[in-house]
Amino acid sequence: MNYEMNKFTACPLDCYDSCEIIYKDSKIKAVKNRHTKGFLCSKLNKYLDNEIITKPRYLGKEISKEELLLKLKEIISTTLNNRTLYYKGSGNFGLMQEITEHFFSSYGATLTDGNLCDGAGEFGIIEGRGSNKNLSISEVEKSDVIIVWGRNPHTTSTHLLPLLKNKTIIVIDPVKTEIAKKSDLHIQLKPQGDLSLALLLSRFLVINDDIDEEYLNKFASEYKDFYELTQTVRIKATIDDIGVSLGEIGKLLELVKNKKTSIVCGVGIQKYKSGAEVMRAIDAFAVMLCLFGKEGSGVVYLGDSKDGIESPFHNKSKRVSKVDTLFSNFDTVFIQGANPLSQMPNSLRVKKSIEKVKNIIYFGLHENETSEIADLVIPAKTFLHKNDIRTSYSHTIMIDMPKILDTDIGISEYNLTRYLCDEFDIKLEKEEFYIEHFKKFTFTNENGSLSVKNREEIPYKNGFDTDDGKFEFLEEYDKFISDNKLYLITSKSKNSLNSQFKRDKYVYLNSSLGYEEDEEITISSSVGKVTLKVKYNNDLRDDCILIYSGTKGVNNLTSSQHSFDGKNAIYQELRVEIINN
Ligand SMILES: Nc1nc2c(c(=O)[nH]1)N[C@H]1C(S)=C(S)[C@@H](COP(=O)(O)OP(=O)(O)OC[C@H]3O[C@@H](n4cnc5c(=O)[nH]c(N)nc54)[C@H](O)[C@@H]3O)O[C@H]1N2
Ligand SMILES: Nc1nc2c(c(=O)[nH]1)N[C@H]1C(S)=C(S)[C@@H](COP(=O)(O)OP(=O)(O)OC[C@H]3O[C@@H](n4cnc5c(=O)[nH]c(N)nc54)[C@H](O)[C@@H]3O)O[C@H]1N2
Ligand code: SF4
Ligand SMILES: [Mo]
Repeated sequence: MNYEMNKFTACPLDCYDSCEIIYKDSKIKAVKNRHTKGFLCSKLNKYLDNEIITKPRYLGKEISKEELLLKLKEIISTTLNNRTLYYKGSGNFGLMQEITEHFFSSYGATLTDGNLCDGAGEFGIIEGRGSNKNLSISEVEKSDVIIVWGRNPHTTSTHLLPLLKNKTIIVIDPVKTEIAKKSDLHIQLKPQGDLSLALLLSRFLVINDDIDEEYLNKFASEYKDFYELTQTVRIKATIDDIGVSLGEIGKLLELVKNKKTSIVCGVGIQKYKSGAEVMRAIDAFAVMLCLFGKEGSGVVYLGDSKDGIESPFHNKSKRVSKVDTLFSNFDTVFIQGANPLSQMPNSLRVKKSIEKVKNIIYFGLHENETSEIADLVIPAKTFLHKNDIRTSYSHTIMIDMPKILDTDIGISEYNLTRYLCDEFDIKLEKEEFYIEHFKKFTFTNENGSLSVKNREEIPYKNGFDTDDGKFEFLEEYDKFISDNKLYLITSKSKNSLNSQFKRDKYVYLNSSLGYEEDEEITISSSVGKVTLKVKYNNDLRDDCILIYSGTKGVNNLTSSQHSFDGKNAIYQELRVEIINN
């Protein structure tokens, strides 16, 4: 009989909410009395129904676990370490997932840097504030007004929704999202119009004399220079260009006046070359509103989930960017918890480059574009079948993720690393050592949970973390340029976690564009094409099309260039056209 206990653990997925869960009666449930309020999202509710890879494979043929390990050792030992690349994605957010990096780094392989996700925004935040400290969601709960700026909480942070009840909600998003439909004000601006909008909002604050000079002199003394910068934005031409009205700007400023306000940003604002500047301009508006360092006010972004925690793993290595990786420079590429053939930008470039690699190793849970082309496929274990521990970017809790079930399927990151370190004579501590190491950065809070030390609930109370403690404003920006092509919006879908689980397969567009539902159309950008079936979505502007992250072929359309700052992917920079089939 399968012996099962009621065990507490955490959802492993790369998601704002980092839910605490319980495994009971063969089911995954939410822990009550926590921020989950007893519910999980559809991805976790259906998690156990997903098909996973059960058998290792080499060149398409099933092999035993012993054969797998020997093959892996053979591949690594016959590749020069400087021709070996370790590429890790965000399939699992457990801190122990990085143990594999310890081996590859100690061995002398190349690792990655750069970011497919939030790096541009993070860079912008650090430029302005000197650090990236997130406002905790318990503070958001105390706000009167919440501005949801480029985030889609009904899809990507469902546990934020209960906190939004009975508050004034303002949404800034080119899509009429579910939260936009429920909001007090929705500014449905053109994609990429955020930087201009943030500068205009700051400018009108000064024009209306709605600023607190005492606060600004203390925390942001360069605000007059910043005001001058905002004056370079031509009002009439800009509002027409970005699809916003003066009435909307006025209403927003009226709604936030003298109110505790949180600005909850998502990654939607920064999938552009100028992504860092956009975030910095939004932060600047928050400074002009005096939102930092006060209860129930501030800016929420992804935050740094590892803030305050030192890594116990070796990770000083040569690195190449994961945005435009030249896979062909390597003979062996070890891919863990990632599906680069779908999720990296410019899929055709990725495919061409990776096809030249002699040994492609995929270490993951699910079959996908990357497992399909891999020479060696290593099945991973799910979070229920291995020991781990995780932190979050939206709350300060560290959650233990002990092994709950036994299985012969797959291998844990620790055990794989144990094997490799033993074979290649690299020092590795016991698994418990590392888990205990992470716990050293916590204290037990009043609820009995572990909280990461030194993470303030209200950051920047005593000023910013810049050299002089003052906010550093943006000093220049790139002007918004509009053209007649369509904007590609590529955000997250409800039932997938990027390319995991139930992936979407349509292109969504406004019915006024004149295409039929279920008609196949080809969309092209300067780097590639994809053919998809049409679904109507009149919540979109008529100058935008939407293809969700995880949809096969979406990244045929996206550029592998980096953001100007922050080494981030820029999934929405290139405009697209529909070409008739
Ligand atoms: N269900 C589900 N949840 C997820 C994920 C998933 O794949 N599925 N992925 C997880 C991951 S990895 C991440 S990083 C987070 C991201 O979660 P979010 O931050 O919510 O990111 P997105 O869904 O990419 O985009 C959010 C919103 O930005 C809007 N947007 C697009 N372009 C612009 C623009 O130019 N300006 C403005 N103002 N808004 C714009 C989109 O219309 C969308 O409503 O979600 C996590 N949670
Ligand atoms: N067009 C477009 N592209 C995007 C985005 C977008 O919005 N639009 N979003 C970008 C963003 S924000 C992100 S974060 C990236 C995400 O891109 P990836 O990091 O590639 O994430 P996933 O697509 O979720 O693939 C995760 C992989 O991890 C594996 N996995 C899951 N759990 C485990 C485990 O415990 N161990 C191991 N070894 N493997 C595991 C799964 O089987 C799967 O293969 O995509 C980016 N790409
Ligand atoms: S909301 Fe996020 S953290 Fe919570 S169960 Fe769903 S995917 Fe996991
Ligand atoms: Mo992400």
